[in-house]
Amino acid sequence: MSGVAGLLAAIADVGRDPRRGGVTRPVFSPAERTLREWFTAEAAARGLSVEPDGNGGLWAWWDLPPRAGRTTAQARRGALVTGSHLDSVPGGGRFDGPLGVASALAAVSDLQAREAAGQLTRNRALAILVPAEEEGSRFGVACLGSRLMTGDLDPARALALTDADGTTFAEALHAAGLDPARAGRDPAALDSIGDFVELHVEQGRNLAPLAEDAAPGPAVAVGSSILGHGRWRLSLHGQGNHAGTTLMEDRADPMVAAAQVVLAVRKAAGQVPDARATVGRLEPVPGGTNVIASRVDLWLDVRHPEDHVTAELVQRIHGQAQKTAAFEGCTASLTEESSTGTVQFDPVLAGMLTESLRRTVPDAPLLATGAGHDAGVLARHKPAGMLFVRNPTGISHAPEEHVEDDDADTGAAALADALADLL
Ligand code: HGY
Ligand code: MN
Ligand code: MN
Repeated sequence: MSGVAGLLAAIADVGRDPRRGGVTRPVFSPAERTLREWFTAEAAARGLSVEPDGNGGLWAWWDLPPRAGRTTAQARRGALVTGSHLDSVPGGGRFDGPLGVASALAAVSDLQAREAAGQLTRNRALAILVPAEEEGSRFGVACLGSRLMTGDLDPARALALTDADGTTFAEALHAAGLDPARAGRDPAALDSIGDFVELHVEQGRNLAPLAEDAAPGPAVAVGSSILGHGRWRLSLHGQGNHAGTTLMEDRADPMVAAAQVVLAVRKAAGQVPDARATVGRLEPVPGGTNVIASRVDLWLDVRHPEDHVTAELVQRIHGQAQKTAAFEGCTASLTEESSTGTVQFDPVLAGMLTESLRRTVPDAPLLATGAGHDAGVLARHKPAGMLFVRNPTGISHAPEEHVEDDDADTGAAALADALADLL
């Protein structure tokens, strides 16, 4: 079994979710903490020094050789940083996040062999970064750890975020042995990032074969941009009541309003070219079979290349929800939970990644991805870039997400080449 596939095989069953299928690995859950232990052991086996940051992230450092008059912190400034996340969506695929981490580990082994053979001289340190809560599946804000590090998210707000059980992010940090008081903008960490390169499974059909018998296209692509995206909570308030004693004409049922809102979301997005809008999560309160809900919370995930179009679409959906709610004797309220504008990756870095990649994958394309990534958050502060590895199913955030062993190795080798050029 190949390097990357072998690394991933060791964690394939961590967080396996028999009810949903796939894996469920929320940040700081037992499953994700097992992945953190796996990463720490694999990094240590490569002689890397693993250190947590104040925002739940892990850094595995391949430091430069010590030099008189230079501290480790000084040697780490402007380092080359790679990596990805370990947390997953509920019932997610096994590659979204861990492929980037495993590929970074495999690339470091490759680079260390090159250095031992005298084929690589390093002018800067290298680190593998595993940011916390990229999916926002437990605390609701995507890229929570990287947004905190860059100062894009207020630590007071982040620490007060709660999960489904009411546990705050501060409590989760504390339970993981971290000091919540350290959460927030991390100048030293930012200072240590010269360039950030994230390898990730391609989450759409851009690299998947178009037909069964189609010639396999390039296995790896370079990221050019990330589609702007956000998530909003829409709460529909009605009157909780008894399912048996409440006549149909006497009801203010937020579930009926919610059902119409879900259809309206699809219709509104369908009328805007390139827009995507999803309701993937809907929670009636109290949620009893024989109970008319008093409230229904549903979450909107809305994306579009132009940020003002995303905002307009959300407002349109909100207006329609208010009308629908009123018709059902209910009310509707909208709360933004997180939003990230469309980001273009650093063109110079993208150019270097393309030049490096095309030495081995001549027809490697540039790919505008519709999925969010920590690289997209960092790209607003530091030169950041991405490599995407073919997913033949073109499906992600679902158990069918897949990467062939050979493609995984091609991706890791491409990452090693790119890192070697950048080192
Ligand atoms: O939602 C996203 O686009 C990413 O997978 N977090
Ligand atoms: Mn994801
Ligand atoms: Mn991801």
